[in-house]
Amino acid sequence: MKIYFSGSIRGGRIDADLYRDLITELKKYGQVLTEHVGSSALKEELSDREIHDRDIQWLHEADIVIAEVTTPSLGVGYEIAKAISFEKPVYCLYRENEETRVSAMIKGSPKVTCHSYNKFPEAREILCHIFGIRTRQ
Ligand code: 6K6
Repeated sequence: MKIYFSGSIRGGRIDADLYRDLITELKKYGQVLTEHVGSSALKEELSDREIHDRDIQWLHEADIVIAEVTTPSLGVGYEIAKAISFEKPVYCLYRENEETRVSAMIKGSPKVTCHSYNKFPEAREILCHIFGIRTRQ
C-alpha cells in the first residue's frame, strides 16, 4: 500500500511535529511516499519544477491520499484536486478551530472524506478505521 501524505510546507509549518507523528502512524499501514513533509529540517534541494513533477509522479503511484488540512496550503489543495482527478481515494483530517475553517471546496467535495479530530489519539483511531475499511475491500 503506497500512501501519499499531504501537509502544509510553504503554507506554514506550525503542525510539522503533528505531521511527523501522523506519518509514523501511517507507516504501520504501508509505504509513505512523502516522509519529508513531517521533517523538521526541510531542505530546498530541488527546483520548484522538480518538486512538482516528483510529487505528481508519487500521486500517480499512490493507492491512497491522506491530507492534514488544518493549516491552509495551496499545495495541499492542489494535491487533493489532482488526486481526485487521478481517481485516488482522498481522506482529509483536520482540527476544528476558530481561526481557520477548512475550505468548502474540500469539505464540500463528494470525492473527499473529511474527519475532524481534537488530539492525536483521535487521529490515530480515524486512520485505524480508514485502513481497516480499505484492507477489507
Ligand atoms: C523545503 C522548504 C521549503 O520547500 C521545501 C521543499 N519543498 C517541497 N518538497 C516536497 N514537497 C513539497 C514541497 N513543497 C510543496 N510540496 C508538496 O506540496 C508536499 O507534498 C505538500 O503536501 C504540499 C505543501 O504545499 P505548500 O503550498 O504548503 O508548500
